[in-house]
Amino acid sequence: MKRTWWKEAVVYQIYPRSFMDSDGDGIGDLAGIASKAEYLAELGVTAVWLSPVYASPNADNGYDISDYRAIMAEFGTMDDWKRLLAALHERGIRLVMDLVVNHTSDEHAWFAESRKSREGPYADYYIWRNGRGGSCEELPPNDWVSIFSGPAWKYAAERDQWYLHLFAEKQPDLNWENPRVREEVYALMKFWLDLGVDGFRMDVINMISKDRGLTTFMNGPRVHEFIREMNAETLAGRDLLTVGETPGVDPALAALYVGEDRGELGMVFQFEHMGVDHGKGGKWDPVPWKLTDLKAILGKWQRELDGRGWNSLYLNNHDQPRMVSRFGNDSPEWRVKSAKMLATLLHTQQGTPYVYQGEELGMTNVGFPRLSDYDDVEIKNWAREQTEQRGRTEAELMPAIHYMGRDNARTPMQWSSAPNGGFTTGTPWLGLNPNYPEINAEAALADPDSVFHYYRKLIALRKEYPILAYGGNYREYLADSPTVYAYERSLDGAKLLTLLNFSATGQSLSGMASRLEKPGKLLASNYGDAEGAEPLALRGYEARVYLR
Ligand code: TEU
Repeated sequence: MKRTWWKEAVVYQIYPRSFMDSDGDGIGDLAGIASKAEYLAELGVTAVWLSPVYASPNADNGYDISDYRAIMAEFGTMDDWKRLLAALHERGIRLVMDLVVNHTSDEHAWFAESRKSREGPYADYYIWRNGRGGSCEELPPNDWVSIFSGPAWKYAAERDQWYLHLFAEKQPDLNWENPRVREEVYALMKFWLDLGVDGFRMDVINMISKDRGLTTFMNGPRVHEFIREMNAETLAGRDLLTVGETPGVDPALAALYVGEDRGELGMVFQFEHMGVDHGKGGKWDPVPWKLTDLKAILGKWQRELDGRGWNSLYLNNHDQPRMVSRFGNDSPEWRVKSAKMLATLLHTQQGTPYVYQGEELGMTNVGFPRLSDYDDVEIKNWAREQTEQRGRTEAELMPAIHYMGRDNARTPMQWSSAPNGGFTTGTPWLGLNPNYPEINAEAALADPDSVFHYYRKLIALRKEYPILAYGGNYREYLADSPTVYAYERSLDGAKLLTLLNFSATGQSLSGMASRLEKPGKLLASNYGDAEGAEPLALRGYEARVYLR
């Protein structure tokens, strides 16, 4: 596959509200991020994806944008943003901005105009429809349900019509059928490109095309036409990282977005592996997950995109629980080992690894006692629906919120054992995980065996050995094992072998004895003494990587 900087990159995702507060208002900000540029350089990451920092009333913490060309006041100013860009670029770290253009805030000027009347230049900027039933306001245009619970439509008396919001009420969907909307989007993208950004992460980009009859909103009929047009108007001829967030794509669909010669995107974030523990009722009905399912999904993506398009590699982000709590083991005994084991997985598959802030410290899920301790609109809307319409009690909902809630990822970054983890001198907008006195960056930097230093090592290896990024011909061993994940990739005659134990107990590797006769040079291990380890066994949560 063609070699590019963004395939070789390790991307660090920052959720600005929770990263570092420089002015004591309890909310992370741009100057706070800039003050940690050296920390990012020490980790070795080569790009940062910044979750939205644009003006926003924060119904969904910045994913509801009211002005695409302004910085959110709580985060600072445009000058702060320019200083951050310079601080990153000076250290060889590129900056990828979040592009949220499936919807805007209802406080965006376009929407304020659009809702006023069915006439006028902004009337068709959003998706407006008449209601069903006798009077227009009686029944919504169709029975679509919002991803954040409740109907996906909201009635606006001013124009006696309903607008579509796939997410919160305050996030009306833009009408991409309208060429003026598309021109606006391309213009704002060029605005940021001209300021020197190195790419975009595109929020739910596969939901922008809704057919006129409103039968579908995922991977809709004109989505590829729109993305190609966007690419031609804004991205073409520039050397950018582009990653589309695309729930509901399989490898065949993904290949249409990221196929090397399709002129669309560089990568997508697929969601199949995020569904391994979703029960019949979806994410709020979690069930135990099986390693065999996870391996089948990841293996399918490794095999089917190889030679066709590029993978993104992630196990958590600002919408997902902490990976060590979900896929590893966050007990005091196994937290560090299992976090390193999962890191080994992410950094030894084909694709670009994404590190979500705090992942490099092995940060864990949080279990706040009360619903009122939570902030997330998705959690709150779901809890309201469950209590008001399904008669469930708050106590019944807490286990699912503790396991799956997005705020697990959003508790402030744990910098030190100082009050509030050194994140703020004020009152944090969302509580800290009470484990910050033990789990924090200061402690991790001082401990050579920490999760942080293991990430540093994996990231350094990627720079030294192209096989980590580019190796192909993915091949699995012990595919039926419910505890061991073993796979090999190759490049120019070299072979990279990864051995992972997803359990706390020792596991035999005798089923792949012939492959392990000459495993090769040990590149990485989460047990310091792995050189002397029993070659045909893995200890609890052990990870080893060999190059031959
Ligand atoms: O997320 C889109 C999405 O479909 C899910 O990840 C969703 O957020 C949720 O977790 C489903 O359970 C993107 C952003 O990443 C998310 O933060 C925003 O809230 C959402 O779009 C709307 O902009």
